[in-house]
Amino acid sequence: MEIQAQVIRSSQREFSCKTTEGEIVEAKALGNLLKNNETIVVGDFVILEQKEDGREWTIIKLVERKSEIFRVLVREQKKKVTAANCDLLVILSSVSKPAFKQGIIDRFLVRASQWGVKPILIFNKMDEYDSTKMDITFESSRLEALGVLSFEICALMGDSYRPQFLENGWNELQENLKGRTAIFLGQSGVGKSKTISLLSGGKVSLKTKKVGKVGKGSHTTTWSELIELPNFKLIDSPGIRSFSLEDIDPNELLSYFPDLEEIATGCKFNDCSHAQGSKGCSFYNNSWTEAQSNQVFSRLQSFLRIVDEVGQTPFWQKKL
Ligand SMILES: Nc1nc2c(ncn2[C@@H]2O[C@H](COP(=O)(O)OP(=O)(O)O)[C@@H](O)[C@H]2O)c(=O)[nH]1
Ligand SMILES: [Mg+2]
Ligand SMILES: [Zn+2]
Repeated sequence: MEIQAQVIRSSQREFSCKTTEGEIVEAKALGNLLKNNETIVVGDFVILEQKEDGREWTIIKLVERKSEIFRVLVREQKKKVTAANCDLLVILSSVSKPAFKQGIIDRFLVRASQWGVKPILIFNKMDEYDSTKMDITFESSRLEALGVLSFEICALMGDSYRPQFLENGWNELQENLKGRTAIFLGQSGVGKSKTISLLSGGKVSLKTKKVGKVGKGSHTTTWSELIELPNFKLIDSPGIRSFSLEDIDPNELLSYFPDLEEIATGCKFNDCSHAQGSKGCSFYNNSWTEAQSNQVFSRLQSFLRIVDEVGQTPFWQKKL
């Protein structure tokens, strides 16, 4: 018998799969599916076959992925995929502590662009919002110019917090999550666990360490998991939390800033570094309004900072 299923938990060679009928079964994969750095990951749709004699299931085929969450193993020039079929990247930021930072948001946007996954942004801890520290309407229109929707919430209050600055609050966030398979990213302490727990109606707590099978000594593993919430699916994977961009090819970076790439087509020289003082650089040669200029240069600053960082470490020293 053959059936389709989605991988909801994976370790090296064993996979928990949820069948189209909603049953959860444990399966091993055919050897050729795991060769040459190929892997089966959380979120993958697979075809399972059951042996005639009993209850053992085997993954015999991997269904083509719609998207991949990955890093590049620089030395091998190979992708290391950690999750599949994710269609929403939820970037969480705090407006108080830790302080909101454009640079970090832009880093996550690089990943969204590289992975081909739609990003949205949550401004959390709005109960502690202080307009002298940051301007949420400016930040949200900066993101809107990049096609990124943002939401204003307080994870401590959930539904009972009413947005004051943006159109979108808790209800709109839930609306946007509906039916999606999402990954939440954000600095430590911004409120990911709190927000997810609230979104799940208290059913999910990501703080819990997942401990390996009882009886196997003190071995503790952190699994990648796909968690089904009432409204959407959540992918939780330890491999994606770091926001280091060390594995990004400096020559590809500009393509992950499509807004800047468009402007850069006007630069006089192909190898323009877009740094201040570059000859014929279209970033320093234009008739933008102050608002446009603020927008562009805040993005350019993020770009140049990342270029600096990814360009400095020789590839053989890069560890992922
Ligand atoms: N004031 C305030 N604190 C919050 C809010 N959301 C989360 N926190 C607190 O911020 C801290 C970090 O939250 P947590 O969910 O663990 O963040 P994570 O590291 O991103 O998972 C905890 O002490 C939370 O109680 C919020 O909306 N307002
Ligand atoms: Mg957490
Ligand atoms: Zn330039």
